[in-house]
Amino acid sequence: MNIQYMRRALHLAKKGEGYTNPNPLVGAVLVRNDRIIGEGYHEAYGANHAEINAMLHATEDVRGADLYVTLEPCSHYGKTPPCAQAILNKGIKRVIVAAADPNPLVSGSGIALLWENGVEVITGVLEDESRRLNEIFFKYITTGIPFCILKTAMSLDGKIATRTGDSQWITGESARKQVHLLRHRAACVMTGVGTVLSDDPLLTTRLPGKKGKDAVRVIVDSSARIPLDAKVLNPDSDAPTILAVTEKAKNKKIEELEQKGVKIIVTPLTESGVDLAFLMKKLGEEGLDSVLLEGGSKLNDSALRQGIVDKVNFFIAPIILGGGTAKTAVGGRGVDFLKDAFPLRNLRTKRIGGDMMIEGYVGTG
Ligand code: AOF
Ligand code: ZN
Repeated sequence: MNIQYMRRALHLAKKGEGYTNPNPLVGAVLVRNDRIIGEGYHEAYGANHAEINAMLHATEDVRGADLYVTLEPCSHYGKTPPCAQAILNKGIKRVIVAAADPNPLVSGSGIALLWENGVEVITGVLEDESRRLNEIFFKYITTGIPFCILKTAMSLDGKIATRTGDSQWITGESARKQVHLLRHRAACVMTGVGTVLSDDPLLTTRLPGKKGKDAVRVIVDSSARIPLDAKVLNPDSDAPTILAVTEKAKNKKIEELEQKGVKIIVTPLTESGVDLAFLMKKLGEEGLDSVLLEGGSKLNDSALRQGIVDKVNFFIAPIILGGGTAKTAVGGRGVDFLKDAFPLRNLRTKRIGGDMMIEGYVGTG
């Protein structure tokens, strides 16, 4: 067993980012005599699983080879027949797995099928890396609730705009490119009507060289104040727009929006407007496995306090803006006491161009 082949399989899996949701990112490498004889990854939702692609691309007979795969081979008939059976049929001798499949349809039965039929199985090789790569899938397949990443771009002193509302751009070009990559990976990008009114964003994905995949745009707008000519309602994109409203929205406005092809989700009314936990559940029911939250000060606070945020990505520019009334990354009501603060774990920091990015997971885990 050579861990380098699992690294290669993880690298291949990443190539599917943005195209496989709500299915996982999976890579597979076939090895014989310390030589790669086949590689594959899950390229798009509904397409061949990674293991099958590795076998299809093999340059020689795979009988007796080792298979490195980042997720337990499946054992169920879904959009494709079970990979564990295909592995048996092809006479593969040994299977090295990074992480067990959390999908209740599989979870352990793929590995069991291989064992029972005389295939040696090694598990847990680069498991943490594989689970992190598939953090969206691991949450969504077990809960039905989308994985939510709160992204914000702020000055070193935590402001997302100056006192006068000037906000474009706080971070540099590299950081902004990174945001488009986050949009490409996510099933939805969510913002509040406040941001639509002040910035009129497109919220589409624009990556250098390639188009990237547009995410479904979700606008949180409890009383449907969004102007009918807002760019998010009239963009040059095939991805739909969803407006999350409450009973405060006027029927006439809802009809006008529906005529423009906007999908409306009505949630219960909470003290901060839209019930975000309810909304997340509804988005999950639509098959949407992830949300990139690009909210303003108030929506970020509501999202954290309503417990929908799994991970944060704070881009921090090396500038100081000051101003007691300048908006901060998380405003709204906040918490009353330090003991109520949202703790972050598994922190990582990255240098992105001239900016810093701090990533962390919400909760004590
Ligand atoms: C993938 N790609 O490479 C592997 C998957 O609906 P299906 O038939 O495509 O099955 C999806 C399930 O198959 C998925 O939830 C996961 O449990 C398992 N493995 N899925 O899309 C792959 N290996
Ligand atoms: Zn499979």
